Amino acid sequence: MAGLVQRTSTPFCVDDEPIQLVAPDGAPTAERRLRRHLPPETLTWLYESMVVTRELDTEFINLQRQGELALFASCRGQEAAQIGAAGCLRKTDWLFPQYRELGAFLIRGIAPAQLGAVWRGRWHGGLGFTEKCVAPIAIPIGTHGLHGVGAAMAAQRLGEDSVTVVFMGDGATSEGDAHEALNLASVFNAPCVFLVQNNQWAISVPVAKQQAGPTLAHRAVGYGMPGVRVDGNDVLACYAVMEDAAARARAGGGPTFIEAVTYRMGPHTTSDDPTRYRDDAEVEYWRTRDPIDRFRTYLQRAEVWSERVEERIAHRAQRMRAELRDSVINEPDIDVAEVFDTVYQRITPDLARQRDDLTAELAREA
Ligand SMILES: Cc1ncc(C[n+]2csc(CCOP(=O)(O)OP(=O)(O)O)c2C)c(N)n1
Ligand SMILES: [Mg+2]
Repeated sequence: MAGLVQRTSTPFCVDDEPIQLVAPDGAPTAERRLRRHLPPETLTWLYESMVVTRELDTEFINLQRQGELALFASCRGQEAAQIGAAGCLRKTDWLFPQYRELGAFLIRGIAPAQLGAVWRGRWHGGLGFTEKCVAPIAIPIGTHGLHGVGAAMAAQRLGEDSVTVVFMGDGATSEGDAHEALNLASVFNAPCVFLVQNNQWAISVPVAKQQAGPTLAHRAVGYGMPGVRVDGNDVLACYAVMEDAAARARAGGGPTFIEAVTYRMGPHTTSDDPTRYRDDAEVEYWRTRDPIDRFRTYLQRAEVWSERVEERIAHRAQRMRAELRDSVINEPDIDVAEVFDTVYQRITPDLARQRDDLTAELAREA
């Protein structure tokens, strides 16, 4: 009978306390193991990326409120999780986002105008992402986990040393697809990291309703992979934890489940009114843990921050906001026929027929 038991125990246990390198008051913590000695340029770049993300986020909301975008899902409050996690990766590592990952998109060099095209609902919204090793956003919750694991397994079989990062929300972890993705990644030792941004809410459902276990990261134990909890509002901790997990995956060590504990400061999307289901006091509590304020204080203490740097960043952010606005309002749509050309390497006869039908229909309507 002993032969029937393939694995008797898992070497992984999960620490409830999130890893933190910078305390909410901006002071360095006593955590030593993951401390990096990042050069001032990298620290400034992380800060700048978070500030620019927030400024653009605000512009996206303004544009939606003014009727220029169909919808927008703000990442306000989650900048550290996204910038930290994406900031330590190689450009050849693949990102599989959900839909709230503005910070990660910007780090990857996806232009704000490209994201404007997505949220405006233009024909070409989402084109150009894969050129940057970023999958298109996935509105159906959890589905992209499987795509991410598949991509990781492909890289493994091709002998490439790239890593795939799947961004998921706390709510997404309750989906069947997420279970399949986590299980598959683990069984096949895929070079994949799951970054679960636990922003406490899945629309109006609190995270307490997503699982009965101690934390989301504890799920990792059942899959036989390390589960790590990190303070998702601490950019340095998110950077270090992802860097470790990516290195492990790259070296053939298999997947990691990271739970970044953070907070969605705004509504679920511009269509939502969170005052109907959550307390102002909760939002206020998280405001005191703001990732950008915290990191600015840390940089001030480290004498990396200066008024001059802040001004330069503010100017750049203003310019990018203006460019985004201009592109959303004034950029013409591409020829719709081009959409069909991008589905496969070579267009299939079926798609060619659909393209011709649509082109003819649009010509009749014109
Ligand atoms: C399969 C599926 N079911 C339901 C929805 C509706 N829906 C859209 S977003 C969302 C909540 C997702 O929450 P979470 O994964 O925590 O991500 P967050 O929005 O908080 O970033 C739901 C249920 C959907 N898009 N897809
Ligand atoms: Mg959520």
